[in-house]
Amino acid sequence: MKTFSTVLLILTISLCCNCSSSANQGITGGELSPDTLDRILVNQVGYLPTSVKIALLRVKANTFEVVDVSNGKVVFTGKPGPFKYWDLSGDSVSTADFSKVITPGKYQICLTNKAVYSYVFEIKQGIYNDIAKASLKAFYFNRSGMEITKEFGGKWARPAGHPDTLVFVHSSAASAERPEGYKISSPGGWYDAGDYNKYIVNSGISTYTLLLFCQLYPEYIKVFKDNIPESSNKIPDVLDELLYNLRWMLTMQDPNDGGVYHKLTNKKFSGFVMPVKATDTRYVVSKSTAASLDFAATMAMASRVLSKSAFADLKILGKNCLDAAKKAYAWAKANPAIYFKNPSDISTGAYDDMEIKDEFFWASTELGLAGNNPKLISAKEISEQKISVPSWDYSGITGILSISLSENPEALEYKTEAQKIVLSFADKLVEKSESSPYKVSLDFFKWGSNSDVANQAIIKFVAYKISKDKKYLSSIQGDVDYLLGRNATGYCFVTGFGGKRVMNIHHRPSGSDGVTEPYPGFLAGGPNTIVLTDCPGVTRSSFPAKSYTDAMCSYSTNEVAINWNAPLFFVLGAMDALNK
Ligand code: 9MR
Ligand code: 9MR
Repeated sequence: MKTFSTVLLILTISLCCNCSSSANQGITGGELSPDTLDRILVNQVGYLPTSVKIALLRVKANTFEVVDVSNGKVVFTGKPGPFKYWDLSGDSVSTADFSKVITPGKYQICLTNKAVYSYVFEIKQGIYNDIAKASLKAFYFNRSGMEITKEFGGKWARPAGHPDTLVFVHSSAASAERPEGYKISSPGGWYDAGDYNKYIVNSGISTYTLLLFCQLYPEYIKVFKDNIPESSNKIPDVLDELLYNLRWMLTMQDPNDGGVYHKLTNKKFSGFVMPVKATDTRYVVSKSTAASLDFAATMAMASRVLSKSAFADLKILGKNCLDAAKKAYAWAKANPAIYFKNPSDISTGAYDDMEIKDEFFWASTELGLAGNNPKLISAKEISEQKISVPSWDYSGITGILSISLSENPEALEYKTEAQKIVLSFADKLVEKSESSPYKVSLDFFKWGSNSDVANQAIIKFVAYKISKDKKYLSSIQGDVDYLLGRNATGYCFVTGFGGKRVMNIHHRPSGSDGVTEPYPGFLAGGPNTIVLTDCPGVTRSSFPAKSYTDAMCSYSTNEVAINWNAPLFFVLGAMDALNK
């Protein structure tokens, strides 16, 4: 026991000396026990100079210090707030507000005479630029049917996989014109997640989210580049990236009747092998009402965004998207209750939305806005939508966001109502983040909980766009801080960033490429208690905010997905745009 405390004392002293010395990187994760570093939770990437900056402390201290790691000098001393218990994390934290530190530099928060430290973070103009780029680049890394070259992928270069130029119509999708076994070509698009399949429902919401970004930040996207093969053309990279998926989506529509296949998939999930080695036969499976509606809504939104483009071929593509949207919508109207269920021989992701009134609302709304036909928008339906964040299975709020930002003069009466809904939702989220011990709005933990944090931030960004009220920005900062380390697990949830990094995402290329670091820029799904048994032998916390494990087996907490990276990119890109 005695020896143990002596060791601890020595460790403490050496930590103290390190932090206050001129070691210009400060203390890194490798040199400290994670427990020590987890006692102070901080956004491990950092802050814009003028933003609100709040760390969370898990130990009692009378004061906290902000130390400049380049010279060990204390630049700020503050008093922590009171401890507050969070029943979702099962622990108590107090706030350490150091918003007054505005000088660019690298810092650590230190406690108790510099015995306890945080990870190093940075204060800098443009701090979110690199991570925003990486979070968009993740889509490039997940492209199906394309080689990732060294030039654009660095050490994550890989041969192309899944050309999908020979795809079979599954019996569940057979029609007179396209019977079972009929061959189609459906190349391109993004892999959904850590698996190699492509699902229309999830592609729809992900592509929509990037389109909404383009609509909201038209100037920013003109200058934003993430070094992809298309970067040398004149089209913004965000648009180029989403077009890669949009063009694939168009191939998923049956030209004979306008119906849209639910997914393009293997029969079962492949093993953890590189794309080029995952050569199981691919099928398009069952047309569904939800897929057709999500497709219709996304294509209609695309037509609005592309109609603004300066490029003639994109304008034409926009018109084609609107036609495709109308046909898919007509199919859904004629087939209003084809709920997707995996056929008995298919076991990949289902995205089986059983409540699709909101998808009908979203699709008709988008068609109303895009086709200049506001009669398709219904005030009654607007008032009936649930107030909840967007997700693959909930599109009510998505339609409302679109109306609230619409420039269509004929939609004005609906716009006022939609804006009220967005503002009141955002206000509730802000109130929650202000009273929450962890300073976030999140108070539920689903599969992909981190994406709910990012989607809540999107609601606040839209509210900010409508009102210009800065209170939304402070609350958004809390969401960003959460994702980048100020959460109950202490992880920075974006691969390739932060002091406490996620290393073992459930992502087939990352798990089979032989490179130690995972593909960068991906948002890990995040804590939840939905499937506690995904990693045999690993016991996860029963507190949802802590129930996360950075292990490849944890598909329920550590997978990645396009519908999670899309809001991640939205939020980081919007933060970066604020700076411009
Ligand atoms: O690897 C699969 C992942 O991509 C899916 O999101 C997840 C949920 O559908 O399922 C994963 O596959 C697991 C399967 O569901 C159960 N057995 C273990 C598989 C993971 O290796
Ligand atoms: O995000 C989906 C989550 O809401 C579901 O609960 C879960 C199980 O059905 O599936 C998630 O989506 C996965 C999809 O089915 C297959 N690709 C990976 C997705 C993320 O885990």
